[in-house]
Amino acid sequence: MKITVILFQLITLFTGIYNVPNDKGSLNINRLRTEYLENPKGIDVLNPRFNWILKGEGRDRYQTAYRILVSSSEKKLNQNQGDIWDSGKITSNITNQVEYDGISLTSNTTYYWKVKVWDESNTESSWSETAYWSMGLLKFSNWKGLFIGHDVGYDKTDKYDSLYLPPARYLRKSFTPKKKIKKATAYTTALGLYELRLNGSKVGDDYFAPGWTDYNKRLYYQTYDITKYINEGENVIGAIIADGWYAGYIGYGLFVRLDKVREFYGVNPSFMGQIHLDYEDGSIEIIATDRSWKSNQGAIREADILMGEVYDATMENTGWDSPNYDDASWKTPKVYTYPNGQLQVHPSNLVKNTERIKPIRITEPKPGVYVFDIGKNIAGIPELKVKGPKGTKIRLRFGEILKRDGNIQTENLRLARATDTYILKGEEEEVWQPKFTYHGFQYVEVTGFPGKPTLDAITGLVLSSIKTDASTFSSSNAMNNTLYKNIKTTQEANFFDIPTDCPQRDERLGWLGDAQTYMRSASFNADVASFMSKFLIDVDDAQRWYGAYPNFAPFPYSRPNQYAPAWMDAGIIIPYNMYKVYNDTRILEYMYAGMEKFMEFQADASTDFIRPGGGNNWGDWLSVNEATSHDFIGASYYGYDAKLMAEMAEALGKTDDAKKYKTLFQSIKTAFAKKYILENGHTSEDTQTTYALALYFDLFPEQLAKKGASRLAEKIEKNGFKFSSGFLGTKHVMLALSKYGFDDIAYKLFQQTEYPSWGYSVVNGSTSIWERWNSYTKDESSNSDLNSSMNSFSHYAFGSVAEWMFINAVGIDTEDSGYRNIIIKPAISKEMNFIKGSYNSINGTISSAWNWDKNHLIMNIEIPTNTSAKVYIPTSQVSNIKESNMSLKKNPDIKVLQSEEEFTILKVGSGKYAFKIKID
Ligand code: RAM
Repeated sequence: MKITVILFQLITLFTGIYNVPNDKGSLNINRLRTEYLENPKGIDVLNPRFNWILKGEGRDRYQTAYRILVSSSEKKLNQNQGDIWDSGKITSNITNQVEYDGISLTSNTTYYWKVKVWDESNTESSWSETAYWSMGLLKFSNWKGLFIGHDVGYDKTDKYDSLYLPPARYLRKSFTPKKKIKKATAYTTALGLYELRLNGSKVGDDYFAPGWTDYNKRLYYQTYDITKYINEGENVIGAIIADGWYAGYIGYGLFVRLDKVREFYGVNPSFMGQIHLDYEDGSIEIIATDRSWKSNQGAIREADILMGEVYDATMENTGWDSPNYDDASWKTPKVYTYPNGQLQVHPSNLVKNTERIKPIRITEPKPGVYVFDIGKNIAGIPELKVKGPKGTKIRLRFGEILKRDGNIQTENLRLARATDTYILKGEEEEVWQPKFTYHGFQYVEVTGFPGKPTLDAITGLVLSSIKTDASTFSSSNAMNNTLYKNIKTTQEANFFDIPTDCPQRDERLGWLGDAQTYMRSASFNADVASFMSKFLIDVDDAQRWYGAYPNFAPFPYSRPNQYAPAWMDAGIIIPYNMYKVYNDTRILEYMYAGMEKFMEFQADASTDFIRPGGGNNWGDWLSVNEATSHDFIGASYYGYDAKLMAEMAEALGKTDDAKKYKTLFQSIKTAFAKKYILENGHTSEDTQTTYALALYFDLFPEQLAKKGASRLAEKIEKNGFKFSSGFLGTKHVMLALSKYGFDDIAYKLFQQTEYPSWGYSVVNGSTSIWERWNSYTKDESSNSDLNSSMNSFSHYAFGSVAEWMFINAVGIDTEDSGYRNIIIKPAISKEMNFIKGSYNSINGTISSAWNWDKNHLIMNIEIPTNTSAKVYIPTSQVSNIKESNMSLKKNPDIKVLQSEEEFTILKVGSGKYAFKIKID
């Protein structure tokens, strides 16, 4: 291997010298990622996938080859010694999903990598920056720790009438490193939630570790580089643990009086982990959780995700997580059994604090009751800053909206108590945040504050697993720009380890209908590749034994028949979108057996290729004035699944399966048309949603599709350009209208401000997306009818219009998978003056902007390096199109693919293009 590497390096050195330099300069390499993550500390994938993004000056730039080096040290990598893997020069244009193919990777080891590429003229780039990743503990035998906790006694008599909220548990261990330390790493997890502490500080910036999974199947552990926290002499490692999803209240269990309302996975939280001290002399010492640790209770008296946290600062064990602390009164921890679930690395990022928000005003609706408005509806926690006498008790409650009298509305939280309490120790200024609860809120109600609080008494901390920084959008309609902001706010609030339906009430479950309908939208707003990979593992774990995917995942309840058309189909639709958006076939492989089982379940439930409704039948959830039958929804989604299965089987090289599913799709399509499509092109149920689903899923007979689309357009017009659809129909109405050329109508719906519409929430002052079209109005009289037991103001499902906003309004789509062959096809309409947007795809940033300039249409686009695009220009006259003021004939960078009635289709390589089109 070594000799070939040296030979190879000599050859590349020479070819490098003799290459004709490219006058555009070589390509730049950016954003190196391993398994979708930037420099992940601890992964357990044995053949990780690498991604990078290229940037090159000028047009039509692409990669023709790459070379990856992986080294065991940064020094070796700097000397270009790929002692772990040297891919050699590989002739290929791929820049993502590139699989590691070197020697076996080992536990607790950091690997360094870089890549260089050759461009279209064989010009070699310089090496990229160095990236790294480390491997977690790959074998069971690597684990030395016991699951330890603290016995607080079990005190629960009734299930429903009083809450059982035990205190958090504190664990500590003092240790003294024996030699000089080179590196120290912590591998930790908990059944429950935990915060890791070292010498008085929190380790890392994670919240809600270790995340939510079906703990009977898998438990994720975290890897922290703790080298910088370790001192000479005595050190103290500590952990605070609480019930979390493992033992606390989950979802609506209490509300609907399930047999079990808490402790779905276990009764007592416990912590497990170990620290690896890598000494400079090469030896390793491991400090693992065992009976030599000490345990106790402390200041956190109650800690529950839904119910809130109580912190009594007078009970603090000051200095408990630091050296020189006397722990003689602490107990020996209780040892719990190992869980059945597999220990694995969390495949994504944990929840982090993504923003700190200062309140914009304080009101006092009742004497001594202060309401802080933080200006937008978020998911997160408060930070309280206060100075006052010892024992003062401050109560914090949370609300998304205010009632007429200025008090917060809490009725819509149902049985989520969502109340935090802080009891002052009475010293200097005290600053506190809860650790094991979170709330959905815009308003914080503070009672018991000593004196009159000022704005800095409360800070809102946004908590989320994602950053919504993958796109930009602006249009000539300010309302739509606010809508876009609201969609992002609500996605951030609900992408909380799993995609929850809402962050405030006693629900917060990973509802699959919401997730599937929003998946593509989610991908436009944020990089959700690793987040959704993690969620799909939850979905797969939650699949019912008979093949249906359940209503939500993880699925902690033991209730039978919890599935529904369009909810269970998430098991097909989300993986498909992972493939489409991120070119991810590995997740398809992972899900494939389950997806096939689900298809069999559907076949079994069908008669003559018609899958009826079944299970919970949520229908076109929260539609208004028009109901679509459960059977129609069942049958149409079955067809859609078959279509997507055929494409996914093809992507995996399973040609026979692809054929099988194509045939199945055709059979469903025929049966479906026979049952639901009339000869005049109407659907038998004639609701907006029936047209939208059948057209978008390609279930209309070809010769009738246009008629069906016209009928949909006509129905919308007759309805005053307003929706009658719910979670399922709405985005498909938009997509189907644009698919069949009714962009004007789609824009009218998009800009509508009367109920039911998106604009209605914006003009009523919303900062988020609501669960219902009419969750709230400024006109309070109509609010009294609202069902406050199910009225969330932070529900991302209706935000699924983002898919249309990017694919149609902005006009960015991918022809096959992963935005290598891009489609730029903006929905141009006189209903809008301009639309401008960008999207950071897995291949780089794509942007598209259009505006009217009298009788000209201006289109500015940018296509990333190493991709090409088909650009749809809305004219049949090639001579009407100019690019950079040049006619297309003279333009060597642009190929006219075809010119037809509505569009001229151009093919372009990477780079920026400025079109001016004369429109008669
Ligand atoms: C509600 C959830 C969710 C929806 C289901 C059917 O309670 O909030 O959004 O998918 O019911």
